[in-house]
Amino acid sequence: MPVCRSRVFTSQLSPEMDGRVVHLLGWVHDVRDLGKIVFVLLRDKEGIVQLTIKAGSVPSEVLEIAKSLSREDVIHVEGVVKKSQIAKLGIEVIPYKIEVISKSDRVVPIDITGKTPADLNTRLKYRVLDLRRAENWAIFRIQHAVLQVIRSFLVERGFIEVFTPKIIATATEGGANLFRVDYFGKVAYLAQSPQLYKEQLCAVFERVFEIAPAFRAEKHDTNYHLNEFISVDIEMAFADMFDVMELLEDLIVEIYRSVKDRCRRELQVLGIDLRVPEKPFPRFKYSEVIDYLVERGIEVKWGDDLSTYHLKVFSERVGQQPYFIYYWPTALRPFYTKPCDDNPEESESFDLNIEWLEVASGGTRIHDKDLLERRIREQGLDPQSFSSHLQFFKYGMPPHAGWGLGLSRLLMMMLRRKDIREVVLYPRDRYRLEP
Ligand code: AMO
Repeated sequence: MPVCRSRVFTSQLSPEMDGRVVHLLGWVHDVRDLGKIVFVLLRDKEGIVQLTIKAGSVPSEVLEIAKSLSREDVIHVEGVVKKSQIAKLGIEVIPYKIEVISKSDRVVPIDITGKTPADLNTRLKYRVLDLRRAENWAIFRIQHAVLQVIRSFLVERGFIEVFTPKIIATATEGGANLFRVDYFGKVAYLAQSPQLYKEQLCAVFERVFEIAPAFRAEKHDTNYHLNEFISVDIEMAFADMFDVMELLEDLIVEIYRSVKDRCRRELQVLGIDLRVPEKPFPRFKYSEVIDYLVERGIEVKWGDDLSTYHLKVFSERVGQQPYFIYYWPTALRPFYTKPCDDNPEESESFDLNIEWLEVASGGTRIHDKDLLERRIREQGLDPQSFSSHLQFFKYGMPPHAGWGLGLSRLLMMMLRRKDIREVVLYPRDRYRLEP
């Protein structure tokens, strides 16, 4: 068995290592058998290197093993690094030993080299194999970089990371769209968001964030809805909508800037020339958007929700720059949203959109217990079922604001993928519970 400690990753290989003996571990990406010479591409988590096996210059059993290899076999290679003008990395490896650690079936349902593309359904069916493709290597490394940026950005600004329960007793985002769970004979639900807990924690830690799954039992069938998604949530005490909009704007710019800087290879694989958005992001009042749409001859009135069609029309005006739509009608927002003091029909709430898609939403919250109870009732909900949350509003609830950002929606727009499923390892939609 190969010793992991002595292995070298493909990313560590360089022409300066010419003549050095190395141990490599990985998968057979492709084999080209030309008779007297066999080229094997070995893939590990960092990239691909070419192994050149030439009759006469390697032991005959190495040539034999090389000829027997098929795609996705797991191999251990001992060989010598050689500078090369032709090979991609400027080097190739001449093996003197190849050991097959795990044999793959000859027929692999997905072409990992990408020469024969498969449709998205097939790719998701064989997701682990699909994830071995270069495009996915790039997407999920970028996701990792984005998460790192989010964490360090928020920590630098005094936020602490928290985890709130995902099995809960009451709805957070309204009564519909809840997955029921049998909790030892009682009815429980999967959390639609960490909303109520993050608000409570604001009265303790002042600035909290959570990166965790959220569950929505929505029977959607779109390219941007999933039934389980990762939500990046923040909540901030002594802040209002405008404070957290600015924070979100800064974070988005930082994410784009870091990805552009740190993920050059990944962006190249995806063929993306990432443009870092400029601050400040355009801000449009909800009522301005309605006026614009009416001017364009679209049948819509104040109080209507904005559909994807509406946002597609409106975003033509904005282009690729992320933009805010704010001061939404109170009736369109969840009960915890603060109505404007001077006009309670409007609320201190916002969405952040990239082109036609909402990637985040948030606002100032109600911190007054009576008003919160009234808003719960006005939304047709029962304050009694929120009693365990409402009680804490008696003991010093600071004014607060926050937002929730859909990680995969952001990635989808940033990486210009057509479907949110492409940027989720194991998407859960209406029809997909496996793998
Ligand atoms: P909201 O319901 O708007 O707000 O959700 C916040 C963000 O989460 C993403 N999102 C989704 N992504 C994929 N599939 C879905 N079905 C889905 N639903 C939502 C979107 C959206 O902008 N508690 C509030 C946030 C807050 O005010 O702090 C909330 O959950 O990108």
